[in-house]
Amino acid sequence: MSSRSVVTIERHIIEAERQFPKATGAFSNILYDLALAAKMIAHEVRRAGLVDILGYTGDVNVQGEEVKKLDEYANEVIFKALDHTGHLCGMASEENEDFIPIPDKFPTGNYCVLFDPLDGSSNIDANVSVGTIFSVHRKISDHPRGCITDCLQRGTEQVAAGYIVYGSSTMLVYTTGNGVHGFTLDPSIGEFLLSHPYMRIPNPGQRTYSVNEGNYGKWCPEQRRLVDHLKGMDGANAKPFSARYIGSLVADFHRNLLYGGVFMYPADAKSPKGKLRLLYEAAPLAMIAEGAGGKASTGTQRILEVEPTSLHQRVPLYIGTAEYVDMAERFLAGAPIDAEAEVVAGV
Ligand code: AHM
Ligand code: MG
Repeated sequence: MSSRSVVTIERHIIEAERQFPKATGAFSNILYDLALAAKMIAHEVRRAGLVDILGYTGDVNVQGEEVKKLDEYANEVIFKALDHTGHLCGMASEENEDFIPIPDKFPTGNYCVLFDPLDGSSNIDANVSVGTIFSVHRKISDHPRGCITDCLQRGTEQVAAGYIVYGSSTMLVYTTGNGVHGFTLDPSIGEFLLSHPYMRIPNPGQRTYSVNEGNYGKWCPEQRRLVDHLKGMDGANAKPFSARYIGSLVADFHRNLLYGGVFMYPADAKSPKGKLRLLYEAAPLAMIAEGAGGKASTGTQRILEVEPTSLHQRVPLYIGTAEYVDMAERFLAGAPIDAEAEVVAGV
């Protein structure tokens, strides 16, 4: 018999729960339910090119973007996987404008889940990787069945966060604060198997930056100076970075988590608060990044400490290898290039 033991996500969650004798199992069940939803979405993403599910529905979501059918499917699958279990007091989704209450016919519980059901969905037609991002918070409001207050919590209060990347394989990566763990879906048995325990972002890792450089003309001078420096155009960086930009946040983040690098979606003249959403994208990925030894910043503030004031709030995002995020912050603060050159030369 092989001495290697296969760890399914269920087993991993159960073993983690055993470390908390008072755990009710509710939290573990939420993670199972999210993993089940992920399998269903993965199945549908795989079939996307085969069935008549592609194309615009013609609807416009709350962000003013066209919604594709697969977004709606993913949104519904996650809602239905979680609505009836009695573990949640509500949800919030990038696809829904308001707080999503639990239907009256079902009991409620002590957690709320926030999610971006299918991030990067504009890429689906081109067979590019897309992802789901989730975040779990404890109920804090006095409202018996939960309310928006339960969703508007700082990232530091997350009890779990994770994402699923639907790529050449499907991977689920999550943390509850005790390491970041990655599971690869084995489609032949329909199970997520532990493939990447205790993930760490290599530091310094690959010298890679990910940003939509088409926005260069809309950036502030400090952001332009940062990217010029990464490219070695200022004469102060002897080892220029490579650019890698998929345009699908989960996929860009996942690559940088594995190999190192920095992903940036800065504020610009068109989007003065950035494009990405604090609660559905930035905060959950920040918990993963920090759990793996990396960092996440708005450029001036730790993402996990940003106080949310609305469900669809946007933030600038700099995330990945700690050293590169620090460098971005220094450039944005207008640090002199000479000092930077020394730091970068040491990388
Ligand atoms: P979405 O949530 O509507 O899919 O938008 C978010 C996506 C991210 O996946 C990606 O990082 C970013 O938008 C790309 O934006 P841009 O096309 O401006 O580079
Ligand atoms: Mg998104």
